[in-house]
Amino acid sequence: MKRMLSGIKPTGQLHLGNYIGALRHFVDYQDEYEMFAFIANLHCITVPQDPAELQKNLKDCVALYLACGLDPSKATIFLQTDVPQHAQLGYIMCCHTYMGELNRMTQFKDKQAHGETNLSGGLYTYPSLMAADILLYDPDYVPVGDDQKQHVELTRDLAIRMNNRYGDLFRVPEPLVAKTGARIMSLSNPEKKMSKSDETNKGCIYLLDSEKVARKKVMSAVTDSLGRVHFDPVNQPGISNLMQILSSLQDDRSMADIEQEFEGKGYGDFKRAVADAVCGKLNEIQTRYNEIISSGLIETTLDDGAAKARKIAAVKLEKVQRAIGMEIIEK
Ligand code: ATP
Ligand code: LTN
Repeated sequence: MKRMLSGIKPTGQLHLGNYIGALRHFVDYQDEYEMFAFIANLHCITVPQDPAELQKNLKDCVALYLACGLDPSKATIFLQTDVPQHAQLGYIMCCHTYMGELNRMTQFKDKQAHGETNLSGGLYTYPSLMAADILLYDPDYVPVGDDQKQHVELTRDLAIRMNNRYGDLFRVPEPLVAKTGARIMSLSNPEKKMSKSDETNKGCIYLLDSEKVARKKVMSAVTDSLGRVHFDPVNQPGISNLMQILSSLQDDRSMADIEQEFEGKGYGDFKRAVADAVCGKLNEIQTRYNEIISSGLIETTLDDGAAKARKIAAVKLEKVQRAIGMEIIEK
């Protein structure tokens, strides 16, 4: 069975973009692949966090993973810091990453370009830690959204570099970007991706939003004056984004099929259909979430997941440290 690994960084509440771009695929993949899904809490603190809020987001994230259908008997689900080898290999990877490579990473460049000040060293070296997260487990594939592809490319470069230098240490993984839904856009500004860093809060639907709030966000989504439900991301980005959301929530239904259903109908009817689909999905997820959050399932899932992940990670870290010449005592 091929192995797959992905991480999610809950610096805020999970949103529909995370679900469509990442989580729903994990659920599909867990039957076909040996799946590792972890909560990247080390990555969360690359930007300032309120401790109580961070803890709540981490717990909610696990609960939502499970509520969306990830099954701990199939997938290994764990918290990054429960496996200390991530930070350890992260440091080693950092020592093998050139500053020029880090300077090219768009996520950091974007934040800098926005004039954000006091950016942390952790944020700058984050791609090296991400490489360690991946390479510890020798996955074949790393499913990510569009925005993370560059980080997986760097991971491949680092793996090849270290394999050339020290012998065969790592499997070189491939990014897996889903063809549809890899980039769900903000409802209030369809030129920007749906993101928890959305200042207005109107463009992002959170998985724990109430039905009323979610419906309102869809109904007030930015559209255009063309008045036809047509998939054309360049000229009709708002409508195309809503079509993308609807398609993803309805088994990747084709755009042609959606266009046909709404032929001659107004945007009001179309938005209502999107809102119904979104609220139906949120309702399903939230019902499961409420059961999970008060059960002991989160704790047992994380304990079991970390035990399994640690075993694999410990063997890999030992192999790397030995190959580099860092160890003295034979273990
Ligand atoms: P931010 O919202 O602060 O920009 P993020 O949501 O991209 O951060 P994560 O929560 O770590 O960061 O994302 C988890 C996964 O969800 C990643 O694979 C990411 O590519 C995917 N993802 C995030 N936003 C979207 C989106 N708008 N559309 C599709 N996939 C997304
Ligand atoms: N950088 C990713 C989260 C992440 C990740 C990983 C994804 C951290 N480590 C390893 C895949 C594999 C993000 O911001 N979404």
